[in-house]
Amino acid sequence: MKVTVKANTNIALVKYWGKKDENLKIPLNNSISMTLDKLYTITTSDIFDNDHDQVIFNNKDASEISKNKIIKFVDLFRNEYKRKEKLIIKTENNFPTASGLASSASGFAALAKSINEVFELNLSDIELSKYARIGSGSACRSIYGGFVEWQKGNRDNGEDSYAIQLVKENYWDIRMMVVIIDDKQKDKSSTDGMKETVETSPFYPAWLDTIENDLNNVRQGILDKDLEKVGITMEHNCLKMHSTMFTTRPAIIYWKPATLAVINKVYELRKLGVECYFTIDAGPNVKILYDQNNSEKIKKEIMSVSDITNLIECKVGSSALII
Ligand code: 2P0
Repeated sequence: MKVTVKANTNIALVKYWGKKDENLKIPLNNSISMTLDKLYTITTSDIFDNDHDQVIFNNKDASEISKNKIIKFVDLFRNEYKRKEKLIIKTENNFPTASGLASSASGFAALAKSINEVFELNLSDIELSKYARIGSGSACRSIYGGFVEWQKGNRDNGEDSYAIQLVKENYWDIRMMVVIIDDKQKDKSSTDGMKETVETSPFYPAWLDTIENDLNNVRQGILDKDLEKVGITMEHNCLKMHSTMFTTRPAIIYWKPATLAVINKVYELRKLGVECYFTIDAGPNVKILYDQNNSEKIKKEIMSVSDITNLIECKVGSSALII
């Protein structure tokens, strides 16, 4: 049975940075994200009448590294559910891969859901979220639309580490603009970056000590549709995460000069009464949260910053879906 799934990527408002378990991808802190409607992965899986799996990534044979990651992921399901069939998997992102735009999030969410369908496993969203997490931590949040919280859980086997939906995509009509400064593959993967941070940054304990407060503010701010509360906390949380990276040995600096120029532009816009807030992931690109009424003003001002290659305005996106 051939099945095609579309999964949207997500951007964290309170970030995931640091693992308790590297293999099972169990995080050291909860995180909260917004699913985006314009950045997604489409994955088609089908039974392959052959003695090996085939993986096609962005219309080409996948590299050995990508292929092995994907096959290892399919094997989790084959081992657990005693399935022997080989698969042909075609997967495509509508945006650049591994550039800090959360491609692994939408990628593993789409893959988990398509395997569930092709093997007819009838797994719940919680089960799919746990599987997606093992593919890539942030992928557990992309199973759902709207605003989502990944609960770190307490168990060593990861059975209680999965995401839940806080509110659906139609609850709060807010916008996130993805400001692309550089869409090339980054030098340092998030996986390596967060491991080095946990091991060497003297600021990491402060990150963990202050996370509960950020989670409470952002959760409540979403429920109250309070852009200021969510935005101020989101910015502070992002700057704390990057401070742990800057103080890692050797330092991890994902920012480019244009990253700082966009941050300054957001501050200027706020001084002029245009409410908007930034966040930045493991890459130089900036994401801006704002109300749609300010959309045109923000686009015009951000486009005036040098070295911006593209702007993508997103609404709150839906759950991973069969299409
Ligand atoms: C996040 N990031 O919460 C944070 C913020 C990047 C910065 O989740 O090692 O690709 O596969 O679990 O999920 C990126 O990390 O890392 C990430 P792995 P992942 O969105």
